[in-house]
Amino acid sequence: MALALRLLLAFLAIGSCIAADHIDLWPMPKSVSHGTQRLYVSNNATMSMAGSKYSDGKAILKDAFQRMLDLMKLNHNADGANPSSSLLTGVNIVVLSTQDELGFEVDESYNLTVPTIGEPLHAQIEAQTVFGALHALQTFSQLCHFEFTSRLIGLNSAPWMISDAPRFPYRGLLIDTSRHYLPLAIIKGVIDAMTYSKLNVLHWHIVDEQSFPIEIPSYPNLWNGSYSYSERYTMSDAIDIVRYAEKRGVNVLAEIDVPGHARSWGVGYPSLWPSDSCREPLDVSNNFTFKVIDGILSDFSKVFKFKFVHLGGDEVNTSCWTATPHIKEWLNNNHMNVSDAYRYFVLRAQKIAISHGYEVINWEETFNNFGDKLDRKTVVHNWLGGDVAPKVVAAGLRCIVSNQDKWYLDHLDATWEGFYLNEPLKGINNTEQQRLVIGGEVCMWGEQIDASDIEQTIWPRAAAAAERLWSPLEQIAEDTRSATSRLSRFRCLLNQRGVAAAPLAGDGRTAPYE
Ligand code: CP6
Repeated sequence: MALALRLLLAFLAIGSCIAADHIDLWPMPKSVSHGTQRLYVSNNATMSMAGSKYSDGKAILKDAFQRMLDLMKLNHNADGANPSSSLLTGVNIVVLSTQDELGFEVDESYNLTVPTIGEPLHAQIEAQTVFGALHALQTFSQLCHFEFTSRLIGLNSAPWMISDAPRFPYRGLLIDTSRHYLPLAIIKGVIDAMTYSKLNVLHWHIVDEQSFPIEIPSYPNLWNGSYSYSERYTMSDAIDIVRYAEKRGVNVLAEIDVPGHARSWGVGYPSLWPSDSCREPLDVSNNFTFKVIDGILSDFSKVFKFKFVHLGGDEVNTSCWTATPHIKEWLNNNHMNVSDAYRYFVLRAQKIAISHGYEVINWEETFNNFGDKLDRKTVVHNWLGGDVAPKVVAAGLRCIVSNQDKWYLDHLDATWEGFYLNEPLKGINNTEQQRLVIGGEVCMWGEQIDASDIEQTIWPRAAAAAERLWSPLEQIAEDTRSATSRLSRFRCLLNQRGVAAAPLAGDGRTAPYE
């Protein structure tokens, strides 16, 4: 009887977004302990901050705190009368480190304590950086819920002691603005939702063969390759996106995919095409091609401050190179076959990126074809089905895992369970080699989605991968059933916050898993 009741309660909790007596956090922190007491959060809760030398730090956290209060109310009027006890009236934040600029491997750890006694009663956040403190605020917001009996923000199961840090430093999501233009508001919405599951790299696949939507001041005709006059990003739009993301702890990784996937470049500069009838890959024999790449990366380096740039390098079909007389002649004169020319192109583009202060990420074909020639700082981005990561790290290079059979969001039939179970360190046992896997990324390619349905295609599956990338392996259930109800409630939370996250397939509504 008691068991039946518990199952019934669990079922109701799943179906109606009500938190049952679980630790209702996504992704699960490294360590959590809690009690049984109910608190309320004051509508006028204040934030105090000590420690950060980062000039922007206080402003970033103040804005984040305000957003958090709004999120916790979920647009309800929290108009209940504050109780005289059990009222949390503030959050104190201490940022310990002076190294406080967003970037790769910035310290994202934090400790969060929600006490039940104290005068005044304040939650405590301690973090090395502003960006760890941002994660703590996200976690805090997930402890809270709008409570209808009191009409206040409630916080159950206090006191809480949470200590947390990510397993991988690179936790990415790819968006593709070449196949379909994505309005700025949509991109910002994606960034907001990323922060709810602690993803920290927005991989912006800006340009591809279909369209060139971004302004490049050095070569102002490039965005003639946009779909239309309005489907464009100015450089100042890009600055705005980068700033918006940075204030939320999200790095922006810009990609130009060369030499394939670049047909749109030639709309503005036709000499980048091998010929008018054979339009990609970019003309390897033409110095102008590399001048344009240099101009783009020079302009990028003023805007995209992440230490990596992505230079693509995937799916290069070289048939236009041999079919075009002047390129064929150039190949002969330089004693190159097409695979030599492909390598020459990728390595020359790498050198240009490095000259602008970047480290380079390339898709895995570059490694598969000439891994030993790549710059030793290259990060190899897996996407093909096979297990390349163990080979990459055995060769001493770093790797990002995005295998298409598991982490491609455009595979609409791929389930959240598949996303959840994809382990980036699979087949890598040596701890030094494991460290070379810097993380993973889920990919929302744009051929089949646009502003109308990108959110429900990304969420909640990207969140399943986000927990895999954040939480300690011990916290990750081999059996997804034990994560189902928690993810189901997280996706409810996304809906409540205005993110169009789709139901989990099956959603736990038909199966009240504990
Ligand atoms: N565009 C670019 C794509 C893909 C890649 N690069 C892609 C390939 C296969 C699948 C999904 C996406 N659309 N530039 C591969 C990295 Cl299944």
